[in-house]
Amino acid sequence: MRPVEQTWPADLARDYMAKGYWRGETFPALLRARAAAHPERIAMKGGGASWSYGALLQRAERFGAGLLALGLRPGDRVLVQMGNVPEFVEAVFGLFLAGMLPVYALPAHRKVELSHLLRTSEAAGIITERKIGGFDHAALAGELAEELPDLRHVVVSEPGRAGEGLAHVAGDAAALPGDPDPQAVAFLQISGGSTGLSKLIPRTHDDYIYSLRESARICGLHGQSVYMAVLPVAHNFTMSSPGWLGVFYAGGRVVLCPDPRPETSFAMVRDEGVTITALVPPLALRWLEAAEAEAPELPTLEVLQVGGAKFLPGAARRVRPALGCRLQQVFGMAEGLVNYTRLDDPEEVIVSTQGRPISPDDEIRVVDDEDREVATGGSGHLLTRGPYTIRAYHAAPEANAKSFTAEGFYRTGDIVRRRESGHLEVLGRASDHINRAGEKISAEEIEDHLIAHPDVLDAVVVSVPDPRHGERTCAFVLPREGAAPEARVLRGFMRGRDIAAFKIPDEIRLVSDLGTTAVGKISRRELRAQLQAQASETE
Ligand code: J2J
Repeated sequence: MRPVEQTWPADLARDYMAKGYWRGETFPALLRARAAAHPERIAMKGGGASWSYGALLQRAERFGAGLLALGLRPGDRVLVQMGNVPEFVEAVFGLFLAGMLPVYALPAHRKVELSHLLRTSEAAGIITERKIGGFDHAALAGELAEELPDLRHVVVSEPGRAGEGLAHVAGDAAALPGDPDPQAVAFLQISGGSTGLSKLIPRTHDDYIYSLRESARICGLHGQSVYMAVLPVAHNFTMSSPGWLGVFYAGGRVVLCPDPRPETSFAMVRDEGVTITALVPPLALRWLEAAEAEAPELPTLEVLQVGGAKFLPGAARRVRPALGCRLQQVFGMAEGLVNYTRLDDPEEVIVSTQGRPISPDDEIRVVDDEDREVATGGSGHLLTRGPYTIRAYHAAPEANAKSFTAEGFYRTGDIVRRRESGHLEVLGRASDHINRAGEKISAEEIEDHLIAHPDVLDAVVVSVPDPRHGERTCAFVLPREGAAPEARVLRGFMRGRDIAAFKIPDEIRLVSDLGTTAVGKISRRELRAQLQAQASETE
């Protein structure tokens, strides 16, 4: 079995320790410390269960010991595929306590993705729910176990048991190993790439806990904070920015939202006194629409985080008036680097940038196609390295050669502009610009203009080959319910916004659906690629 490693050059590792970024904290020690400090405080509610920190520790210990009793060993990798249920958190901490490494999958993953993740991680086990959204995950896990010789254990959580779904796996906590090495890999996260198969991202206790600690501080979390997990709990955003782990770091409370519809979420915010939650832009748009229609009372909600894809300024501006809370933009990646707008940043910075890095030692380079640094304020490819950004994917030499520079910078694939203040604006992915007769048009900019129209819910702009201009713009427009804005009207509206005429879309098509990826976020890159193919076909 290949070891899972993640190493920074020794001098940098020493530096990160000396600066107090890496403090030798580990996940088992973190949960034990919180349970010791406030055993009775509620750590988590969801799926009919309500667990104190003391109860969570006890459950995780019992489950982790149960895995050892089944024959799994410290160092084993175990894939976890569950919905937003409390058993997920029990399973993850159980694995940490047993010295095993969770490999995170999303509920939407099916055979192709799962077998890829299991093979690449050489996983010895899989923990899944019998059914998620009607799909039989237990049957699929059984099938995979027959095909993959390394996969020896399938653990199935029985749904609808108010947090008791994993109670059948139990052992004596005395069998658990001692604390792991803080610089060892704690788990394998998956790359967010919405195209192709995910790569495995090895994150260490020290590096991840550093990002959690700072995220919790930047987001103003404390013992009374209540975080609602709406997006999948296994996604890096929901897990760590500051996510449920950051909330545990701060000793606050996590509530799990069973479904992301605004009605359900608004009710939960009210009932549970939620102070902070995180959404992807398409969901944030739905919330805005619902909030603007029904003006819900959400007095406890202090911060709405939006990230994972570009949140356009036109939508960002609507957050405070509609929901009565502050907006925080989050631009992060499972590979490491996370940027936040700070809660006290000026409104203009909050609505029009995607924040600035967590750490003073996050090195940011913005470069042209030849890797030459561009001047501040210019746009280019974002490269980064730092105390919580990986130096390599697990078992992926080809991807590593492409994704990292010789100096260890991660090539994010994002095109950004850096302001004097250090704030970054995400302009798109490397291929999201439309080059129309030499004029570069940012698809996002045009989308932003379109969604400013009252009849438009969302829009995606792509380039289509054009005999005259080389490329022309085609806008796919998702209207708000009951609306059907005419292309002529939208063009007139855009003209009225005082923008260069070449930015007015050459073609506008109304659609009833824009499609979503596994995490429920529209990956605008993927979407553009799909729509682009469609647009070119119907030439
Ligand atoms: C534009 N693009 C963004 C943003 C991510 C916090 C928040 C998000 C993720 C995440 C995460 C964006 N505006 N605000 O892990 O801890 C796009 C970029 C980036 C890629 C990473 C976190 N926020 N993106 O989304 O690994 O293209 O992480 O490189 O899934 O999402 O995707 P992922």
